[in-house]
Amino acid sequence: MTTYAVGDLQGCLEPLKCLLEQVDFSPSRDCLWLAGDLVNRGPQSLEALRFVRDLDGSAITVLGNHDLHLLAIAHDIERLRKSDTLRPILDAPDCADLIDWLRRQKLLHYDAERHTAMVHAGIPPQWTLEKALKRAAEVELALQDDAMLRPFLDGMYGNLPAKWSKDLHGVPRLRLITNYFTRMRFCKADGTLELESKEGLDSAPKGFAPWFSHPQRKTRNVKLIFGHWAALEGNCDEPNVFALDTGCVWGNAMTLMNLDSEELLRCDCDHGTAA
Ligand SMILES: [Mn+2]
Repeated sequence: MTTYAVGDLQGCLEPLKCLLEQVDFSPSRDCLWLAGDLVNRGPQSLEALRFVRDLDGSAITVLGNHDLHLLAIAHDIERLRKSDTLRPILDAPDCADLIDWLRRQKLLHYDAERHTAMVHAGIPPQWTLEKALKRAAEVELALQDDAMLRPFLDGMYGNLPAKWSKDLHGVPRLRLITNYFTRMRFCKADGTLELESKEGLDSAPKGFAPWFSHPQRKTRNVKLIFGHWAALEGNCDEPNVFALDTGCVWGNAMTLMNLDSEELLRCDCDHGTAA
């Protein structure tokens, strides 16, 4: 049994199949971790979502900002935007099943045996793994609770509050937790977020740094897998932290990592061939 991890699919299914073929992936034997943003922007969001859902117990997915956006649209809370490519999911006969599956996925996954965690964007520097798991569970509960789902999705959008306080409660608290796990790139050591900058490491706003590079970060002893930040192009100098979104949907490549050997494989996104 081998466990692999892959970055954002964003509706790019062929490059994923190309990677799984290269490693002779078997759902009955192996396990695939997906760092979220299964859908949107790319050409095959519906097929990608079905493919991962059908992997069933062989796949572990964490939710990304685009997955949450799909949940909000499917629940008539948000409208499709021009750049969204989610229409085929909404029109599919199995839409309700797919959406119901999606809302049951986690924001943060932790494998105690490997002492390895996976999250879409990151874990803020001021949180221990224990704290992070508790905060993630608050949002997971809101997503899975019929009474809490709509108020949460309705209040999920927005960049504020920017800084964590244990006194935050209700929807603003859930919004900030969600922004940390699904949208964060740059923050201050105390976890103050800056959500506007989306370029690479050298685009850090004054006083901010990539979430993973703060020297006092409390999850430094945990191996971390994340996606979301395509501009890093897989380059993250931090020991034990692995950036797996290599911008497939932008015409670059999809990256698959063997979690134990840390070996990386890439498939080119334009042609679905080994690169
Ligand atoms: Mn993302």
